[in-house]
Amino acid sequence: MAEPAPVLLETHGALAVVTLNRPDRLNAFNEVQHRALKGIIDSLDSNHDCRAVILTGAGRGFCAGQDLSDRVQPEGGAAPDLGYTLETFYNPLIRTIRGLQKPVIAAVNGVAAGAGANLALACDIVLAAKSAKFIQAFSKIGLIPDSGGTWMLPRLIGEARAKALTMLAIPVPAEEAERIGLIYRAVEDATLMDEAMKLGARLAEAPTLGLAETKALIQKAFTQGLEAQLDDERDAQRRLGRSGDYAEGVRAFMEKREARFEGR
Ligand code: T3D
Repeated sequence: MAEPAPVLLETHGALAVVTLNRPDRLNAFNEVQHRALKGIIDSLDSNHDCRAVILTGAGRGFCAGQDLSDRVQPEGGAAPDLGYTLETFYNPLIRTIRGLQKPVIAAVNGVAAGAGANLALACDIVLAAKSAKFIQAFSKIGLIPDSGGTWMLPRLIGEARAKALTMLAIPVPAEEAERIGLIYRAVEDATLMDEAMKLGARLAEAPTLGLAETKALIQKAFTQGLEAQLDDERDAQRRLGRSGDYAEGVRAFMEKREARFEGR
């Protein structure tokens, strides 16, 4: 019998739902799943009809990071080159999600551990089921928080919490994650996908170019000063002022009707 696809893609109009699909391993990454996910995200990136993306997991987990069954070393055997796997798989994935010119929602349906937690945090809006938890599991196996973890965590929750949660690999339940600003919102388990779909549908009808510029500017804010940020805001607003969606938004406001944005 054929192996099930390691990543599933469904489209609902302009909204794409991408599901990690190795539930027996809590959707931990092996190379096949990495290649499938990257292929799908790249195709959504270049697909103008796709205007928002939801990333979620099949079964009871979101993603448990690297599949450790691929990392067992025989006594005295050669060590794997983890720099290679970061360079080849994890880093391009995080860069692509951060660079995607459309919003990405993580719908964290269950445990998100290791690179799986940081994959969720790299998304633009993180919703999590109340039963989900986030674990920076790396220190338990002697590694650092990769997939952008050491960059994102101090920015999201501050240095003190970032160091404690990573060094101690403390599981953070979804409601606590919301309280400390690690994620946007924790919702009832039964409503997670409904909430994510509602949010996704709303974003898929929003002015996509404006959202893409907003995403890029907010991400940049951590790396430059106010002067440079003001210049970048000016340039982005100049570009957006020439967009069809801006013209439509102003017309719709003046005509007291809902705008019909086309993502152009
Ligand atoms: O290697 C490189 O390329 C470098 C990059 C590294 C990036 C990383 O992500 S390193 C961190 C890797 N991930 C972890 O260390 C997390 C390991 N998993 C766990 O700590 C726990 O499974 C969880 C806290 C995530 C969930 O615990 P629990 O009790 O809810 O479930 P469980 O029973 O531990 O797991 C269920 C099954 O999934 C189980 O299989 P079984 O016994 O039913 O056949 C378990 O072995 C499997 N599983 C869970 N996580 C992984 C995994 N199998 C392989 N790799 C995993 N990461």
